[in-house]
Amino acid sequence: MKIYYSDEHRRHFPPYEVFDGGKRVPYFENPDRMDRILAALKQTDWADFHAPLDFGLDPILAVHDEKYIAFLASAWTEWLASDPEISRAPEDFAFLPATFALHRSGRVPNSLYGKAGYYMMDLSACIVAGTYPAILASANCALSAAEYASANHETSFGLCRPPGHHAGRDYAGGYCFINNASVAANSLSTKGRVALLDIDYHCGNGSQDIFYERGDVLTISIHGDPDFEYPHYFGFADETGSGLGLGFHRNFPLPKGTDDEGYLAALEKALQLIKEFAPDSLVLSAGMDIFAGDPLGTFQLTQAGIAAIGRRIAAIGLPTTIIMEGGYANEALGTNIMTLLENFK
Ligand code: OKP
Ligand code: ZN
Repeated sequence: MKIYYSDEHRRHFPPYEVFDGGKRVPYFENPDRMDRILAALKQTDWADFHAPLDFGLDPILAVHDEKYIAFLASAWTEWLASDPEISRAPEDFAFLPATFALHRSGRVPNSLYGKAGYYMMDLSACIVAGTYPAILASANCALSAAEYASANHETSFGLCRPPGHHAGRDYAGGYCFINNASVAANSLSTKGRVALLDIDYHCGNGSQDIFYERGDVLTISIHGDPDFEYPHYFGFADETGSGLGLGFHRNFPLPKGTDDEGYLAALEKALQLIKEFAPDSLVLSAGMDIFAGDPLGTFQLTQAGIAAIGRRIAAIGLPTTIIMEGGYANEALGTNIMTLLENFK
């Protein structure tokens, strides 16, 4: 299996994030996650690693707002230049807003902090010196995987970090800046109908946002019910798209403690919808935080459950672009991803 990966992600490693209750904690979405996955995949005889190609900004700007991407590109250097305390020890800091725009008017502030609160949905998508090159490389991994999958009618894996599924058309959040899976799905949509299935434990609100009014890309997310879980304001079952996209978005919110059986029942319904849509290709947002014991999840999926998920998705027989999203039980993350991917080789 072709796997697209770049070491550029290492440049994005904020020293902290801010948790619920305002607690400052070490950044959960860390480079060690990739090291665990690399170690596991390198032990197989089927993992074929490649550096991503450079697709430039066009495919990114096809799903994201141009001013939002410009903000991501310049926020760190602007902040550094504006505050001498940061330049004394930049590695101790991570750029975040302290104000949020809530119901946005469309009037983008001119100030840096105003922009930050406008373009960020929470306190977990911290920007540091290397964030921008890291997110570009991550998107290029997704695009490279999509291009290979569609040209060869095969399954490929974009080993993306940072992840992307919380990033909307013009906002960052939940460790996500550029929506890698959506960038890939949009590029595939120029060649045919695309389904994007999100199995990360958290609702893929960014992908929902990006494709909400489109009928040519079916988006489906299976996740912890936003009634109790992050991202709290998106991912309810009655959000089904609008305009031309009405009926082409589906959410499957599941209860705390969902086990293999409960999860696979929801997956069966999602796969049935995908079959009815009859897409030409599939993008899979693969988060492994559904695994039992994930520090950011509540589901109780076992390794056998993850194998079954892979088997059932692979059985629909579509060229599939698998995109790495979350998963924070680092010790198990390599084995879990290997267990999922094995079904597609
Ligand atoms: C990213 B992905 C939990 C705080 C939530 C952000 C979680 C982002 C998850 N108490 N912080 O979907 O794996
Ligand atoms: Zn997640």
